[in-house]
Amino acid sequence: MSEVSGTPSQSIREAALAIRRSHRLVVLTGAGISKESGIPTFRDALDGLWARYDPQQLATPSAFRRNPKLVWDWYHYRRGLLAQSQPNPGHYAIAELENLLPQVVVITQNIDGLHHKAGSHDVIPVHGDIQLNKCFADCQGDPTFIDITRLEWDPESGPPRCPHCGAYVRPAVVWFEEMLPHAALERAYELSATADVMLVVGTSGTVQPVASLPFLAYQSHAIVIEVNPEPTPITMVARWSLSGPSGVILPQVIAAIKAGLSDSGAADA
Ligand code: BJW
Repeated sequence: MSEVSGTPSQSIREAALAIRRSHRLVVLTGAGISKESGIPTFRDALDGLWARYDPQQLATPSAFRRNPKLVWDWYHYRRGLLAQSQPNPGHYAIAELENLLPQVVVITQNIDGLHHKAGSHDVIPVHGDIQLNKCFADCQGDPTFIDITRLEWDPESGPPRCPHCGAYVRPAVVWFEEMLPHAALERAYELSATADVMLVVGTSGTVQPVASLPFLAYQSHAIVIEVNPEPTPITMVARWSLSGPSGVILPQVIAAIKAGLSDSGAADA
């Protein structure tokens, strides 16, 4: 049942109460949280020039080896989209949780930086950051970041070259078949195993290892709350599945938390 309506539904109020009581909240986000900022989700069909490509076929090291210019141009196009985007009410609602709860950590699969831009402080971007670039050979150690603003190259000929070793430069994101950054992933596991509530927003729950985190949290006795217009594999472990766009649902959750706080304040007085 959709939760999108004028007044918060019973399940939004119940989920808000669980969040309000949380001491260790983990928010796990995917591409859906940024959809209302105008950024297509990963599994949305591409449009325009990119309509004939499958993102799953582009976001791999083998695709980059095969056609570095194609993959580089795709990320250039996405950087352009992002330059015109702002955080939406869903991002701001998550940032506001920090003012209401003792501990909030955001684990995000998104590479767009919009949680930071909305004001969240503790964000773990487990799939990297589209604004950064690195050497494809990681010649100076993993990762070898490269500042491309200092390089001169002809974009018509493909990506720039690493000034240390001459390998291609690539976006510092995690592609299929690549390992996630070790420290970030370890922290994500640790937080998921010790959370008391995990709020899962806008992910299809299909890409490992991150897709396993809600199940780890659930097995470790956390309450799992999902916000997504569609059911996902995570729905089966969610105590509440709040169906609708996160930019609509999450502000309602925040309002319900605040209403609960003022009710309990009045009761305490
Ligand atoms: C809304 C909304 C609104 C819409 N509001 N919601 C076990 C079994 C089988 C395979 C594997 C396995 N373990 C590992 C693998 C391989 C692979 C994998 O998981 N494959 C699956 C496809 C099966 N995993 C990996 O390769 C990972 N590495 C790894 O495991 O290393 C070990 C290893 C080494 C060597 C060989 C094998 C393993 C790496 C994964 C890296 C993923 N990278 C990407 C690209 C990042 C850069 C880029 O963006 O270009 O990350 S792929 C892509 O998927 C991206 C996303 O972060 C990620 C997750 O997608 P997400 O965020 O869930 O988005 P969508 O589009 O799927 O869903 C959007 C959701 O939003 C939907 O549910 C909508 O309903 C919802 N929504 N509007 C709220 N308004």
